[in-house]
Amino acid sequence: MSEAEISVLWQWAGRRTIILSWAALASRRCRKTPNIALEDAMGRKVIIDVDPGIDDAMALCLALGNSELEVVAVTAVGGNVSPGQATRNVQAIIEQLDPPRWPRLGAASEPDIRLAVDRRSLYGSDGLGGTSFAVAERQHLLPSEKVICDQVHDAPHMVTIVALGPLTNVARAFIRDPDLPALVGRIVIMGGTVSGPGNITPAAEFNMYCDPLAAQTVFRSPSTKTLVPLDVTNRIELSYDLFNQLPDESTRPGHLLRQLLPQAFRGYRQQFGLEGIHVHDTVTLMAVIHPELFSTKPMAGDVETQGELTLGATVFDRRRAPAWRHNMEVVSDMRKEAVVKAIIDGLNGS
Ligand SMILES: [Ca+2]
Repeated sequence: MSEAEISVLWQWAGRRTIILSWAALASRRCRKTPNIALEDAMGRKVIIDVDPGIDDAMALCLALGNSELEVVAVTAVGGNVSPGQATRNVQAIIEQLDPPRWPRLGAASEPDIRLAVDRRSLYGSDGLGGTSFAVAERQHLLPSEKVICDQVHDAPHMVTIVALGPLTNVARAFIRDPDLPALVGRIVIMGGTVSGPGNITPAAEFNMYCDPLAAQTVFRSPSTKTLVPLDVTNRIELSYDLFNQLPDESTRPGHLLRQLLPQAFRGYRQQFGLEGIHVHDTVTLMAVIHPELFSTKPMAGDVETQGELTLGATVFDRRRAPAWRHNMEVVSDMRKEAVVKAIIDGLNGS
């Protein structure tokens, strides 16, 4: 059987099984996971799951330029843009950055339920500021969920998945292979809110809202998880002064970011009236690279999948006598100025 045939079979089987087995998986009770500090993500192999998005692109610049991370795969997922566009954008970013060691790439597939979300006003018509980079044609890009499965099985307990988009791919990988959650070293997720409002609806954060069933599947899975919620990532707003601190135009990340970031500043000004940009994905990646700058606490979290007004909202059991068991570490604070400095230093390769 050719790789292309395997790819088609995988997609077909994945769509069938996600419908059949989600209900069974979702009915499992939350399992308590050990309170392992975020520090254990250091020095690990990482898979970056992205829906680029200019923020995702900046996170990839940092990840691929960091000598302490081995980026074994970059997997595309639909979110900020369609699955097809996300796949194309991942290829474009990797080709533009041309790292010394190329990661495996994964192709995004269609979600089971497509919600009416559109972030093109923020990041441009193609999600990358309308840059329309040419990309090399790749005939046999495997589906993201298969790439995730393969990489985790190749290095059990050693891989950190950094999920910077909707959790579609991770949920599909977990449903396809029920042993996988326990084989992943850690999943670091950008998403949800603990106390603050959402950013796509009054109640929901964008990544959770795009695929709430997938988010719930991952939240309820017996995996080791760290959530970096909007409450924390919203505290950093990069000003236009960022352009004076980027790496030189002659460097690959400097050249790429100078083409992308003007659209992000335009989008944030037009949509939110802000003179700066939030970089939720970049902050989340910094929690992997520099865990010493972040504080976490164990919490019991789940995702709303039914609510008329609350679809995709993250819910935490914070009662005086909670009934839910802790199932994740949630980032509760960070040393804001130090994180901003680490972002700038990281982009400049120091
Ligand atoms: Ca993202």
